[in-house]
Amino acid sequence: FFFQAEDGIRDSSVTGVQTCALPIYPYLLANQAAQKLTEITKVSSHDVLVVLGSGWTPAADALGKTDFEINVDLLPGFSPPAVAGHSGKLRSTKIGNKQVLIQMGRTHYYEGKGVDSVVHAVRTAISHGVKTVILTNACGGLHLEWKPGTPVLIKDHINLTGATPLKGAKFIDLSEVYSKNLREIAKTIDPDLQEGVYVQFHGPQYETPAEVLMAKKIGGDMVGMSTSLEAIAAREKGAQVLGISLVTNPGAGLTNEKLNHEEVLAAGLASATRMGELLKKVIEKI
Ligand code: 8IG
Repeated sequence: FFFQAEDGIRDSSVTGVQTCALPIYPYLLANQAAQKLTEITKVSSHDVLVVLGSGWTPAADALGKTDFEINVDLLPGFSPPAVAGHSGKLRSTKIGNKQVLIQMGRTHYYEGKGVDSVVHAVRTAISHGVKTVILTNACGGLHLEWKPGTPVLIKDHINLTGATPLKGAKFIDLSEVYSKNLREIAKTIDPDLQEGVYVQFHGPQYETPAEVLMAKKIGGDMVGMSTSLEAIAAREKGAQVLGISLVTNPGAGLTNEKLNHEEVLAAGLASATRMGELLKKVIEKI
């Protein structure tokens, strides 16, 4: 029964199940959240999930007219995000023939709520029908040519958190986490878009200069504190993933500047509208 519930996403028999064997429970909770989303909003499914980075309301606004917006705490399994500028809302917008769910504010692994909390929105969205997951983030750049405000397509990641959303011996293929096809579509819209490897650290502290140099040496182009775990959870359920990082600061030690969280947020906000416009055009072409 429980395995069926995990696989048969919208099995109504799972409603009301509060506890079960731990490895399956987070998937059931995501199914319940998806059902509740339908109940509250009367929108029965979504096609695309867009996860927006820190405080990017202008990017959501640029995606189009809001069909509904709810606080995530109305749905089972969601907790309000801890960081200022992460609003914890789900918005729905129609773009072309796609119903797009926009996650405004995410749970980060460094909050200590566990990896299932980090990927709960991704699992919920996929349970609600989503086949394409667009993950955005603000990040530190490892190339000084990438000035604050430069968007970079994620072509691969290095997950240094030591964590995984997978349970048990689940050997999923990660040879193309970030869809080559979706990256090509993005480049037809903006041919100047660069690609890079995203290195996820645990955080919340920013890197030391030595850690930044390590990230470069092992093949990284960006450093951040999100996205990889969400991407793995999306791939586990077969969704295709597009990742876009917005470089908002050079990695620590690459310049003489110190990193300041408020300044980093402000740099993200300044470019958010442009990111939203790019995302809208990408979704129109999916
Ligand atoms: I914005 O320099 C942002 N997020 N790990 N390092 C890490 N995360 C970040 C950084 C950064 N900038």
